[in-house]
Amino acid sequence: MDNQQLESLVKVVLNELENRKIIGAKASDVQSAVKNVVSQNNSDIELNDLADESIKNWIGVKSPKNSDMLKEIRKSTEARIGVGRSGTRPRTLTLLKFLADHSLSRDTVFKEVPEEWVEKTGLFIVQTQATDKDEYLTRPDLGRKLLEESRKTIIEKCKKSPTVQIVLSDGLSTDALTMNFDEILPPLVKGFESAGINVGTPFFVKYGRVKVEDEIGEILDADVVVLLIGERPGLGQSESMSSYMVYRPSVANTVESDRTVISNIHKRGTPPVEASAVIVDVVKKMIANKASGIKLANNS
Ligand code: B12
Repeated sequence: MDNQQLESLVKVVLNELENRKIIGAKASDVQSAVKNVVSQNNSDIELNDLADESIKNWIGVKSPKNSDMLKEIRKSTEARIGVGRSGTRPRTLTLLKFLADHSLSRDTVFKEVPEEWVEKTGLFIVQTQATDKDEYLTRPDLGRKLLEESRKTIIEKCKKSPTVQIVLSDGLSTDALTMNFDEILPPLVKGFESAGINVGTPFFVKYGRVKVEDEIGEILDADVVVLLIGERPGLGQSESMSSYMVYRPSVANTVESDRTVISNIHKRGTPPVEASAVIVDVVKKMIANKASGIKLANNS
């Protein structure tokens, strides 16, 4: 495709997006609009999905000495290896894939968790003192404190003095929450119940930071708080969740080293179902040792 063709294609796509009023919509909507335009106007052009496995496993090295081995190594890691080069520069597909991964990461940080999605989960929503995403990102301190009305809602709706309180939050990745939810919350609750642990009422905190779990634990008089929160995305990995756990938290006295974290929870890292078993195990140790974080590591 030469530059002129490319420019005219971009124009038609933009018009199509205007017509459908889906600017600002999900990447999949945009992709379907692009495909539609391409099939109507340029049937000879094939547009690949840059998130597709075939692109992820693409080998850019021209004439490799051992292509089978290179393919195996390529498949074994998320790292950008075997991408080759064009002179001193990256190849076009490498650059496009990099840009696509970067935009996925940006998207997941900036997008909101859809309220309809939260409704479907049956969780109730509370909010930190960050009033919107922009403020959340620029004022981490506000993401660590609850709104006064949220404190009231939590007191009104939650079981008091649970052994374990589970909290979910968007944090720095909305996809982390929506993609892992089905495979983490139900097995986690079941795991605690079958271990005979009294579980509180799970809920969703919008615009949360890790420290918000201390205030929640204090309000509910929980022994352990388990916060499932979206991690800062990496390139090519935008749906990773962490579980930050703390024993008898308090706003004034809990420090970072009192927390235990299990990170990289997603389908290509520690799968959510497996992570829920690990979390139950860690929490049992916290309860038995009456400690978390460094104190727990030193005790057990
Ligand atoms: C950003 C980050 C940091 C930043 C946090 C700054 C900030 N205010 O945001 C800095 C550079 C300070 C940092 C330091 C450390 N980090 Co760090 N960090 C991350 C990262 C990249 C993202 C975390 C995130 O998205 N949190 C979610 C958001 C919403 O949380 P937040 O409220 O904004 O910020 C809090 C958390 O980030 C938390 N936090 C960050 N790192 C760690 C590590 C531990 C052990 C704990 C308990 C908490 C914690 O502290 C912040 C303040 O409360 C993760 C990688 C990942 N994939 O998750 C590693 C990661 C969590 N960090 C890790 C480690 C090892 C550390 C250090 C122990 C490194 C060191 N040897 O000093 C220290 C511990 C700091 C601490 N808080 O106790 C490991 C944890 C491994 C594990 N499973 O135990 C991770 C998974 C990276 C890795 N793959 O090795 N970290």
